[in-house]
Amino acid sequence: MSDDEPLMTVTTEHLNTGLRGIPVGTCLTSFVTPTEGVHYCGYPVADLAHLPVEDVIYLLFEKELPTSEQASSFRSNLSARGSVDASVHPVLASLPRSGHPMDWLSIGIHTLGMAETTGDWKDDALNLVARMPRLLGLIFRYRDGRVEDIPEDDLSLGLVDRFIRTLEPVGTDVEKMREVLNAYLVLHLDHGGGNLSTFTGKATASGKATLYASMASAMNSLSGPLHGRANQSCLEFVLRVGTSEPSEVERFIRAELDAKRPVYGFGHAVLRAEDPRATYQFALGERLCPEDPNFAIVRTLREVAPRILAENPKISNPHANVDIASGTLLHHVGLTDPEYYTTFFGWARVAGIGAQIVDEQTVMRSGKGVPIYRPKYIAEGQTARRL
Ligand code: CMX
Repeated sequence: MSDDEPLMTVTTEHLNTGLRGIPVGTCLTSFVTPTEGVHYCGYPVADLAHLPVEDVIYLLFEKELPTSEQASSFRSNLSARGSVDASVHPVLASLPRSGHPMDWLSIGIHTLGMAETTGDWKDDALNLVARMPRLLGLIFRYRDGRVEDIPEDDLSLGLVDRFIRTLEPVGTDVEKMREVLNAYLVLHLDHGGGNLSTFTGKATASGKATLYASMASAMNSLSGPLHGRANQSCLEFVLRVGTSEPSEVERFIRAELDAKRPVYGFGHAVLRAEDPRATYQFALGERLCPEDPNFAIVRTLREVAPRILAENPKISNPHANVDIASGTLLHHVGLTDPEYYTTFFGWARVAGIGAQIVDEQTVMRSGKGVPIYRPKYIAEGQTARRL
């Protein structure tokens, strides 16, 4: 890209389209291609999904995968940052249990920021990454009313194990839960620079709000049904399908389309093939829970839905997206309430958004950082007048 190369011509057709396709900056952590999906610092995500999530978080912040020494020192670094301030407990205890977990997450992040903000973008981003598993575990405990004898955090554990320790799941295969959560987190860490929550977080940070306030803004964006909350809707959809018999699934899909409802778990704004994050989770499901009735439904959906969606030429991508199987896997390992699913997405995204905020505020423009966001809006329907 040369300095004076025009990237595109903006016309009136581009106005009021949510900045779609309009270049606004560069991203150092990830990019998305129509066939291979998201890549983190150049690596296709499917190549990374088996790695411990800490190693992939290191990649997003440092732009290289860690050596084994760097990996172990990064784990110690996160452990040293992980302690969650006691003030979080009375705040969570005071929240309405009927409130959505994403609202709890946003308030939890704000509370952590009020307890301690260093003002150093990278320190604050890594501190929050290290505190997320405990915060999320506590949100589950307080929302579920399981507040007696919450175990102390064990900072010597990895991120996923610290969440599981706080959650204390009952009747669950913890090995499977660990594998599903680790893969889920790696697959959701980052997704280019312009998705709504990342953009919102960076925009808020550009006004020099704190990392915590910026991340709370990002989580509020993520909570929308057209954005992160689609994964909640997707499992609810699978549960509504209720059968894995192909002809009945076909009938169900056609009825949904006739009723002008989306077929969840299919389609994508950028991808034009099955999302490799879906492909990875299908393979994980075949290994971990091939007999699970919900997994049988998503297996049939994968076979049947693309053919039906492809009948509509308007649909650019009839293939499965990341949300098709993630809820089923979480459900299988005992995380059965879909209301929580967007909080797992948020937990993961804190790392990618945090790394991108650090890049925008401390690396871009030779370290000067990106100035406060100020896109141009053109006045419409207003004639100049005086009182
Ligand atoms: N079910 C029903 N209709 C669909 C569809 C689907 N799965 N996918 C696309 N369409 C429709 C769109 O709503 C749009 O209709 P209108 O022209 O009437 O508005 C038309 O087909 C063209 O859409 P598109 O250009 O193919 O895709 P968009 O970028 O507009 O939308 C997405 C992408 C994801 C919102 C859409 O495919 C969708 O609603 N899918 C179902 C919900 C879902 O699974 N969301 C999770 C997305 C996960 C992710 O982003 O990674």
